[in-house]
Amino acid sequence: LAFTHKVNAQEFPPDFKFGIATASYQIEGAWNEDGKGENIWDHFTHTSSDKIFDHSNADVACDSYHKYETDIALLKELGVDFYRFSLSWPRILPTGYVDDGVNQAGVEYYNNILNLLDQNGIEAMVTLYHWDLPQHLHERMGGWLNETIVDIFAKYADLAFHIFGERVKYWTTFNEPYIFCQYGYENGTYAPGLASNRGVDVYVCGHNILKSHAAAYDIYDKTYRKKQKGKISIVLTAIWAKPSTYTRKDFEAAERNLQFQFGWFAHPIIKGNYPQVMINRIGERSTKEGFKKSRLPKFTNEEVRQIKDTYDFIGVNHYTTTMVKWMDDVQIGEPSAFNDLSVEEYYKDSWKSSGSAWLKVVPYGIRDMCKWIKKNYNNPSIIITENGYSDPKLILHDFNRTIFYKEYLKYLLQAVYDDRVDIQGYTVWSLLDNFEWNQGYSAKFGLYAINFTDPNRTRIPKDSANFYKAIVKTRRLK
Ligand code: GBH
Repeated sequence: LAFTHKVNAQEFPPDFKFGIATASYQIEGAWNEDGKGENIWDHFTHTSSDKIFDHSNADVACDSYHKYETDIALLKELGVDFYRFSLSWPRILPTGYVDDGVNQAGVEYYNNILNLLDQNGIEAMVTLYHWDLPQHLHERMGGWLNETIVDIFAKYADLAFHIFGERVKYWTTFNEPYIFCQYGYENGTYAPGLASNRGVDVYVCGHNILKSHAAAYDIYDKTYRKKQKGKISIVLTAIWAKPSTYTRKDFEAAERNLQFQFGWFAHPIIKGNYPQVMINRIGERSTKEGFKKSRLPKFTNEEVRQIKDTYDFIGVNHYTTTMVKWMDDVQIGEPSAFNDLSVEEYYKDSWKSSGSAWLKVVPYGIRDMCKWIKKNYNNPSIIITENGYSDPKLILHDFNRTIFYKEYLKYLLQAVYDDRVDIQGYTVWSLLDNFEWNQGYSAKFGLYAINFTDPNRTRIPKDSANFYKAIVKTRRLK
């Protein structure tokens, strides 16, 4: 990225891109319309509504399946360079399998969105998988726990590149595998709600994700890149971990936390294979627990090679920071990913809270996180693919959100200019108040509010929408 060095500069580099994000299950609704197949979140919310804070679901959500024209008008109003959204796999392939036939209405829906974006000069950043697995795949073959999903996902990816790729500038394969493997297959708080094989399934999920990612990258690289000229990568969770004290032990704990989180996926993709600290610790604990093999699956040398270098940039979702403190390893007993890591985490009392218990406002964290990625992961090009703040209720004069963005962007610019991190773009989460997973509609991240009892799902701009619009327009902070 070309720029002239200006310490504390307020101006974004000339080719820096601004965007805003959503995800299919969180906004589309129309859960069973026009041939869409059921996904694991449809099933989970319908059968385990007690696991959702307000017992809600996204059957209708923002109704974006019918209101995409309105959504794109909002994007135009904001003036963003790109729109990050995800494809609902079972809307396109009801069972998940290409061979079972394509749902033309689903294809049409995304065709309409991409054409309209194109007409408005807004680039598309498309996520292939933002957590809404076809329920059929989960029931019939175990979803992410079965290695044959690699091929099934690759065929879906191939189809998506084939149909949509001419109009897609950025592809990302997976959104935050760290989260959906952990919450879906270890804690059971997210779909598909499994928690019966702790310390094992979570790593199997990650393993199959990494292979699926590499397979999709390879197809894009070999068959589509030359013609379609897009970029492709993955989106990773990036919660900054700050050592509790400046002692060697706390530093080591914070570092380990980052390797078990970001490194779990970044290390195989950028450097090759899992972080050594994961291989060692999970291996040692597995042996002591009486497993014949490590609970962390092993890649063959061939697989290590196939997965390495499958990124054109790194998608970074950053919201918050935790304090990390050394603790003695949890005694050998029940296997779990938490025990494998064995660190203590807490939030500082002084950190401002939000509408989500996990989201504390720590603006410098975005800078430290980017700096750490640059240093530890070969200075990759970075796109911040999500950053945002939640209110606990519908607030139009959302001063806290505006301050959040102002502060985080200030530190992001310091990462660009002072630390020389190659940050190419920034994405607000989210365009709309939407279905916030297990928080239901109780946490509101949108720049546009929706009253979910309003059958029209009218979009109402918050003050933060105007704030972001001004930044995108002037390309500077003040
Ligand atoms: C992102 O994940 C998601 O990509 C996006 O879909 C979502 O809307 C956005 O965050 C806002 O949450 O159940 O209390 O233990 C960010 C990381 C990880 C934050 C899971 C919430 C659950 C906390 N998320 N976490 S809790």
